[in-house]
Amino acid sequence: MLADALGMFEQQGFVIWPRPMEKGLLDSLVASVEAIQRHAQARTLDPALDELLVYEKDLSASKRAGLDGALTGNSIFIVGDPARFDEVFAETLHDAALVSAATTLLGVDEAVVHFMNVTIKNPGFGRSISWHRDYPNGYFCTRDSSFVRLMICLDGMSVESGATCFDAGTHRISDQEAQQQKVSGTWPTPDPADTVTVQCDPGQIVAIHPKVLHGGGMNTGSGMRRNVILQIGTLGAEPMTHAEESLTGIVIGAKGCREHLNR
Ligand SMILES: O=C(O)CCC(=O)C(=O)O
Repeated sequence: MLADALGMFEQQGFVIWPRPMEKGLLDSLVASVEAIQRHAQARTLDPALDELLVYEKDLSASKRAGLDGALTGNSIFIVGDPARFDEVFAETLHDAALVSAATTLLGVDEAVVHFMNVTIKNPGFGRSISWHRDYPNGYFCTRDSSFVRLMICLDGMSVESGATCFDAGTHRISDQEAQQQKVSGTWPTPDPADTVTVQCDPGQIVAIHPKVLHGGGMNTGSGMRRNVILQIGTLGAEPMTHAEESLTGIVIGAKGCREHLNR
């Protein structure tokens, strides 16, 4: 089963991992994200934590069909470094499904966490995400593309809720080509006929190859679409851009989960 998933990932550049996250942990993550959202709406967050949030109202209206930011209240688009809010986010690094996805897809026994965030598409106006590749990126990126993004889909994803779309097979380019495309300004625009919208249930883990083109529409549905996103890479890969978050440098894998010795 894992070999099939690896094969699909190598062929398409994305895959829904065959094993979901453990249910008790999923429920705790949902409760924790809901608490962050409640505190943000009520403006009751510690200012140091509030700084880690990207609010929908502060972003361009064009990606939410022109809706005025004032009408989005204090709705969050991104929670940066969520482990600063609640230690439950660090527990995800012990989840068996997540560890097996990271190590199998990277082809290693141990892997290192780069960063984590929660990406939220609020019902009705949650913004669309333009087509892009994650390699290279300006936040945390190694010189080579030896990393993967794992999305733990807290609410699942549907077409209406703005599920992530992929242009299958577009990861099969060299790192140099991906870098040149980034420098030249825009990623190629996919032909809608070639794109795949990944729908899944709550708790499923969607793996994204760093060079596959992906994006996604607005959440036009009535429920939240929240994904915990983790970027995980191979040990020893040299960073090109390097953020320092709470979970950065933690090693997951065969020997469990431990602090990176070279941190
Ligand atoms: O939340 C999503 O749909 C995708 C997030 C994403 O594009 C990314 O992390 O690169």
